[in-house]
Amino acid sequence: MNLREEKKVLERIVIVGSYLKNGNHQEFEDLLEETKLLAKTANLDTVNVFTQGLPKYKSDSYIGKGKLSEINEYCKVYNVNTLVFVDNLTPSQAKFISKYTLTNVVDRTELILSIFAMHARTSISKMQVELAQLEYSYSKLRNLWQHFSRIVGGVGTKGPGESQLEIDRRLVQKRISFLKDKVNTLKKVTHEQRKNRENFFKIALVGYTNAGKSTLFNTLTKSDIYVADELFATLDSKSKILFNNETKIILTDTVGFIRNIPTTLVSSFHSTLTDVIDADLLLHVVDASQSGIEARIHEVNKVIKDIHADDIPKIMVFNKIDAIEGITSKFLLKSISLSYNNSIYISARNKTNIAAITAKIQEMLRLKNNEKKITIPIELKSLISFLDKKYSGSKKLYLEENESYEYTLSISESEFAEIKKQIDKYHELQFINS
Ligand SMILES: Nc1nc2c(ncn2[C@@H]2O[C@H](COP(=O)(O)OP(=O)(O)OP(=O)(O)O)[C@@H](O)[C@H]2O)c(=O)[nH]1
Ligand SMILES: [Mg+2]
Repeated sequence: MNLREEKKVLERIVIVGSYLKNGNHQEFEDLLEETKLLAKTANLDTVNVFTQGLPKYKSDSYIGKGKLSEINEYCKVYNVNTLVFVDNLTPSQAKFISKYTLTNVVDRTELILSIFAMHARTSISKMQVELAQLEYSYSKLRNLWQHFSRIVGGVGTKGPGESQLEIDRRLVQKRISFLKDKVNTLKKVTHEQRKNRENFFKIALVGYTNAGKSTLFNTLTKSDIYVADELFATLDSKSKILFNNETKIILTDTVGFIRNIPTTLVSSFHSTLTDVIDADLLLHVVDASQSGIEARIHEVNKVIKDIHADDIPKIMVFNKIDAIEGITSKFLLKSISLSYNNSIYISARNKTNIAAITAKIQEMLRLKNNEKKITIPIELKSLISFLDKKYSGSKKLYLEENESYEYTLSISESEFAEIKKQIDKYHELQFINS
């Protein structure tokens, strides 16, 4: 039986969120909805939601103390022991709330990490999650340790509490470095495996969690990998080879992104994200049926930039068009997609317009095959500004040793010949003048 079919509701929780009164309320609503889905994915039963608009964030208690008392009363009556927060909390906020309400306090990162822990299947992803969890709690504990050693130890003294804290700290550090070593060794193995893919055209499916990446992967490869209306259904990349006449294409499904993704997770999952970094083409899958499309695109682009994959050509795939309701939403989507060069509307589940993706991939392949590298001395300023304008978004590298730019361009033969002529002429003049 699939492990995920055995799910039981484990714990009753209350979700808590505060927002700025003069902030973007729709964004907060989206965050709240997302937290509910995260909680559902983590097998938690949300029995109530408490929110409060504030003139400014509360650094000590996160939410007003009156509201905390109200939550406290509710939890006592309805026998709820855990509060889940829509945001991350500082160590002192978490400590304060936990003491004030006598409940377990779970913040956004901890909730996400618990889902990652539930969904981890392979040994590398299990270790990556444990590493991220330890690093996150370590960063929180470090503040408490500092606090304790100030009150227990004082200057020049060594209290009994301090030595226990020291032992705990050393144990955690030891486990962290053990896991880091292990993960690095496994990374090397996967790196070796990846080397065999060098002759493939590598396509990676990227996007916000629940966008429909795995559904599209299944549709494109006629596979049957796990798809679910839950967050972070996929943690381990999954690849499959496709054939396109002579070119071998390798398609990879990857872990989904989320706003305010815990930084420890990004670094722990770096080896999984290598599939994205190594790709020749990204299919950025977007759930077009939900509000907050642009915010989610923005979050995904942020991670892509963080891992230095932002110069990889990209196709924007607006998915779930079957579920878009109302003409206004359709117009909104149209206006969003207009700002992207390559965008396609599909329904991965209903297999609508899949041919458009295959056609676009063929087009990108042709472009890649026509790609040419051109090295242009920095003195040829007008040629450089012409190329920057015409081929904005193409790869451009500064070569320090010969003071020139190297462009990788998908360019016609005639234009390539024309540019080469200008460069040759420049070098000829240099030679005559030397
Ligand atoms: N209505 C509709 N639902 C879809 C479509 N494509 C996917 N879904 C649903 O969206 C949910 C998420 O799909 P997945 O393919 O698991 O999404 P994912 O991007 O791989 O998600 P993670 O692995 O969690 O990051 C599932 O319930 C799918 O059935 C679509 O075209 N239309
Ligand atoms: Mg998936």
